[in-house]
Amino acid sequence: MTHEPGREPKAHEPEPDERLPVPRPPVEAAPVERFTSAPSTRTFELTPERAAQVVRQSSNARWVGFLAVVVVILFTAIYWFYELGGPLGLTEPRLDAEAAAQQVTKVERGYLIYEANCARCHGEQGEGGIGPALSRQDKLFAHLSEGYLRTILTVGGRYACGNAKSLMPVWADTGTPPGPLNYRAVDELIAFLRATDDQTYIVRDEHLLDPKLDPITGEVMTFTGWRDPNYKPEPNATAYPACWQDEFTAPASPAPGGPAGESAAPVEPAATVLEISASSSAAFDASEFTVPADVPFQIHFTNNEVGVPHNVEIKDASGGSVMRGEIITGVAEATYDVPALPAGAHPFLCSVHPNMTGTITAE
Ligand code: HEC
Ligand SMILES: [Cu+2]
Repeated sequence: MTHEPGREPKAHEPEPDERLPVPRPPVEAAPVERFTSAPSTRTFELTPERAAQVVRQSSNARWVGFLAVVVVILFTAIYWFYELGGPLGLTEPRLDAEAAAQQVTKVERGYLIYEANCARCHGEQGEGGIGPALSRQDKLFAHLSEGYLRTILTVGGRYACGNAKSLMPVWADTGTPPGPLNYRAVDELIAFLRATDDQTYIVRDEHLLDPKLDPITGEVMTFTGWRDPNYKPEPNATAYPACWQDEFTAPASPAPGGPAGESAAPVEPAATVLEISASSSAAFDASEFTVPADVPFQIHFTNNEVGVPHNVEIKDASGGSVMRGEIITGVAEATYDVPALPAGAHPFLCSVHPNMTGTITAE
């Protein structure tokens, strides 16, 4: 150890190596605040208030969840019943209602198509005229099925009896030659032809928006279908023939005797035979006849017009048919059996040409 000259070491002065390291005073200050946010936000102890809040919050959350589930379940159930109908038939299923509304629209369109295209030959009410009747229950029951209607509208009138010269044209645009009605129109037409008579439909304008008003009464015009859904043929009735011309040729009726029906009168005591003839489509050759009342008689009908169908049909007061003779295409003749007529005037006409009329007076 060297000593600097002129400097005496002090007796109690520690040696330099004894002075170092200087012991630090113990740090006792509070920890330095390093956060600027309020202490409550970074305190993690569960104070009683906080514990209570947590409980409240989780109970609220359970309620919200529960209500959400209830809402979903209720919505599902209500929507289900809305679409498919309420329990115990409380409400009508919307899907059914929708389908029914569509069916109504179809029928209402079909009506317009019928009135525009078919009524002039088949009658406003399908009662028949130039073409056969379409609204008869026995025909609608089976003969005028949807399939038959579709086919005859596609093939044309020859489908009915195989008559190549049938007056009834092809209607469907899928036929040959194509007709004027597209698939939808044919569908609507069939819906109308087979519509039931237990429902009332509204006659609308061609866009099916506004109901048509009766020009005289100002009331909404309506119509009903033709088919009686409850109709059942008589148990022993013969089915409607495939060809409508066979309609009134009762197979079991006694054949009229001889071509003229005059000679020998085989069955009944000399029945009255009325001679009726037609030589043009304008009128019968004679139109006024008289027969005894309440006695069956016969009509001997001669069709002198080449290639044109005619017949004789006797109507009753309500427009129904008393006797409808087979339609024959000239030149030809036929004998029709007529039931007894009550005293009075009985109009008759040609089913094919409703303008050909006459009167048979029974007295
Ligand atoms: C020009 C007159 C005429 C018009 C228009 C007409 N038809 Fe006809 N229709 C006939 C004639 C005639 C027959 C008979 C067919 C035959 O045997 O030649 C017939 C037959 C039918 C038949 C078969 C009837 C049966 O008893 O088998 C149906 C169904 C029919 N027509 C529906 C219609 C429809 C629907 C329309 C309208 C789109 C229509 N017709 C328009 C004349 C017409
Ligand atoms: Cu005629």
